[in-house]
Amino acid sequence: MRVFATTSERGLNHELLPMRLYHKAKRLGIWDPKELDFTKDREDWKTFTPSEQDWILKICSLFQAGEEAVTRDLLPLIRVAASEGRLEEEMYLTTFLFEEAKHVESFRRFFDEVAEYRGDLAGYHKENYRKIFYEYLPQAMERLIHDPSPEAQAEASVTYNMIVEGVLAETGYYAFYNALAKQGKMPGLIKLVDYLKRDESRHIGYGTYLLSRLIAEHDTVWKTINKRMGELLPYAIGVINELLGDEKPYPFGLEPDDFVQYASKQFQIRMDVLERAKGRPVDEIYGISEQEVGVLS
Ligand code: MN3
Ligand code: FE
Repeated sequence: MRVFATTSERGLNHELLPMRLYHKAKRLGIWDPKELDFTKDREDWKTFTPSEQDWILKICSLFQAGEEAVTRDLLPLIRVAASEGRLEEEMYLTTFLFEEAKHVESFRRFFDEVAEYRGDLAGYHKENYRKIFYEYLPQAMERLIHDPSPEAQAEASVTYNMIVEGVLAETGYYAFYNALAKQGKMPGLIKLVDYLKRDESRHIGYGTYLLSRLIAEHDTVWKTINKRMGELLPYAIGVINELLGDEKPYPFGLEPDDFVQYASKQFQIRMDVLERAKGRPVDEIYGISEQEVGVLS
């Protein structure tokens, strides 16, 4: 017979990290993409050179498809949480998917209202980007529909939360800040990046929690995680090189070495946190602090 968590003695566990993230998301994840003010962005846009405009279209097109991908591909992971009876995780994941939908909406506003670009943008998606967003990510997430094993969950979360969100998106924000925020350009777009960064810190925090829990519960999972991280890192670095392009000088004075270093650092931060979960009691993972998994306030 079916047992409902919230009408049984179990109730809701507000101490679990996902539940704390859920409460945080209700406060911080409710900004409205329609309220982003792009007035100055529209003026700034006209002052950029064609190659600067091209670079902004490129980075926004990488983000746009990336946000659509994570929106479309998340569902199988939510389904796993639901079928395992992890109600708190499922509750948190409702905010996660809602936030990704708003990220999709936000970037499309940039193309429609600032760049006024209606053409096809998929030409900006080069080889390494396509590997991750057209192949690895959807395949890893779809695998969960038929195979909810701990290894499949780990592979999905590494791809989605650690590589796409943890390395690529984080390095993307860094690029926006370095190219535009430093010169006080495109304040609407930068405001959006501020919101994204905060939302994503909860998403990555959840992924770190999920992977840590899987590592603590199953001895075999660490190997899967380590292998997948190693497999995807070269593509992630490839995407960063594709973002900068090979036209010199690089737009907005950006430096590729600086970015590869930043991405590698992001990668190492994720690995260090996961490494700590080895042999750790699962109860300790449940109560892991927001700070330890890098959640922003
Ligand atoms: Mn997002
Ligand atoms: Fe996200």
